[in-house]
Amino acid sequence: MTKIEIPPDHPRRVSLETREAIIEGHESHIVATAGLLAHGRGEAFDYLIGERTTELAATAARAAVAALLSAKHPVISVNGNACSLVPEALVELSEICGAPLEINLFYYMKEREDAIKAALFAAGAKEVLGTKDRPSTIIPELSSNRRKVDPDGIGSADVILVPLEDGDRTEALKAIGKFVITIDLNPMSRTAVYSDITVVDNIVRVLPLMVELAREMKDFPKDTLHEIVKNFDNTENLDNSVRIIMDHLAASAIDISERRRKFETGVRDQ
Ligand code: PTJ
Repeated sequence: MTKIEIPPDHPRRVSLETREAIIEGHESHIVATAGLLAHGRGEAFDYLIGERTTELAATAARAAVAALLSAKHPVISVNGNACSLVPEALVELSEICGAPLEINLFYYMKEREDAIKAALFAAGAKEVLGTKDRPSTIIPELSSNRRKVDPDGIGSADVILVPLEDGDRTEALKAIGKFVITIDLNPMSRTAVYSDITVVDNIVRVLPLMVELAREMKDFPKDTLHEIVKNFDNTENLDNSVRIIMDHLAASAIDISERRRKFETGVRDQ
């Protein structure tokens, strides 16, 4: 399939480029077909939060990084969507936080595992856990493909970053006592609600920010990191994230006549 040329001045350039990355990821077997739909759902929520990193998301990202840096054995779980969108940032965050990358797929296919592994190595990874050639252990609370985890990764982790995750798995990880961090644009999803820290932002924007934060915070004393995590309140974070969506919707409704007026005078918007 030919890649489309997106004009640099296109008002929705970033969103279209991100779509292209997901489509390419699908063509190279990194992204599951259902991953295209999951991306569409994410786009809709991104629109509702205003396609920006809110202050709330930045605070949650900081708490997430503090949790990864202060963990005994942190792990970053990688699925097809995350790998296609931010492979380099995943590798960088993994290195700075000493958190191995583990491939863990809902729609498992050997060719997908191989494609994701190759993409992570191409992005600079030195080691990737969770592959077929490695030992595996079972999360008994889970029946999907994701029940198989790497004993050196998720199996023995205390803190796990599971971006763009499905609710059953988050529930199972919580049931076996893991501290779960997620990145999810939908603050009402089961994963968002069950997690200990939910970063309500697009992984494309926030994972590079988390890399920056990790660089800044990596030498913080453990006590300071623990304090940042302890002071983070996910219920408040999620309530306020939903409120941001409601406020944004209310403001958009008021803004419609102004946008129509601008359109009629030839001004383009997003
Ligand atoms: O690669 P696999 O086989 O492991 O499958 C990956 C998907 C994403 C298909 C699988 O985990 C899945 O079905 O996930 P869900 O249940 O659709 O949940 C994905 C969540 O991520 C939804 O709440 C979306 O709103 C959200 N999301 C989608 N794109 C983004 C996102 N959140 C942050 N950034 C995004 N770019």
